[in-house]
Amino acid sequence: MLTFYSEHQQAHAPLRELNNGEWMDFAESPARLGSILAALPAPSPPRDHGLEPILAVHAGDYVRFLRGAHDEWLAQGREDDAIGYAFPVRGRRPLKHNRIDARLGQYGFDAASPISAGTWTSAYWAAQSALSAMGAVIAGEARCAFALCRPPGHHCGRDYFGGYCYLNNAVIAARAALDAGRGPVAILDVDYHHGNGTQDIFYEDGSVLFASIHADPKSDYPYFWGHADETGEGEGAGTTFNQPLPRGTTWPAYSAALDKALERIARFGARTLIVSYGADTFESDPISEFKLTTPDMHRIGAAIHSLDLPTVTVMEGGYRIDALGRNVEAYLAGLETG
Ligand code: OKP
Ligand code: ZN
Repeated sequence: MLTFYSEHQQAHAPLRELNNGEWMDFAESPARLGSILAALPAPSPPRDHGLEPILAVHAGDYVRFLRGAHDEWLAQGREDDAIGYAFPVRGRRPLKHNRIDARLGQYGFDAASPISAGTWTSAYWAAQSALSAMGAVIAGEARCAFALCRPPGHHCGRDYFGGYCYLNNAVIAARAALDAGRGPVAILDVDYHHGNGTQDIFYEDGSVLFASIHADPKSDYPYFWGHADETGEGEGAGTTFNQPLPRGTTWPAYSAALDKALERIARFGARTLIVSYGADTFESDPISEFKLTTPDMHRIGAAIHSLDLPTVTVMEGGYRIDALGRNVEAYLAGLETG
């Protein structure tokens, strides 16, 4: 499978995150890339598409914040990673703040997403990998392509970061497909966690179907989004399709949900498919509670293959590092050959 990846994506290296009230080592570590790279043929470096396709999705003030946040942090005499601790309730007054702690709250929504010195560089090149994969599919160089994105993207929205995500790689690729006249676009999100940022960006947009299978937000992050009654609004009414599943889910229930999602995508008439793929549905993922196996990852890919659509897969989560490469390889093999 044609794969895009830049070494700049290693630069993002936060030390720790706040999880369940305690500091833990940052789970979304650069070592994830090593595991995946060891399992795949050599990737291609992405082409640099510049900032324009990123700014087609993300707000200018947010992108400026992200680029400068770590320098602002250092300028306050702080060390290590920039991390917020106070978050406004959305929809309140749009205040202009100077203090970095207020700005981290303004643009972030959790304490699991520190900004390190290399965060902007890695997020930028992950987005370029997604754009290059979509570019190859649009140009007809490949029917399917894989963007080995890191950091992931599906939790961040037009003007906010969170959930280890800073730029929404899937949405940036979707926007590029729409702009190239390859719509309607469907985004299938099979990461363990609900892709709240992706959902948010297209919630009132009927040109993109967002279908997600994830842990029930009643028990799992991101808690506030991903419930089955979120189905889209306005022009996007009916084009968001959430299937929350309980902790402990194994292949039979997962497979039934996947079939329903694929059926919706076919009925929608999608001409381009983007898969937000997370391997954190794996049985021994350290932060997740589904029970899928490595052969199940192949089955997920094979089921998606049956849609027979031009497909870009962007990497999202997956934290069991010693099994990560094998799981990604199994998924991609299923996707490629059925
Ligand atoms: C990113 B991706 C659970 C804490 C969750 C953030 C998880 C972000 C997942 N106790 N912390 O969707 O894999
Ligand atoms: Zn996840």
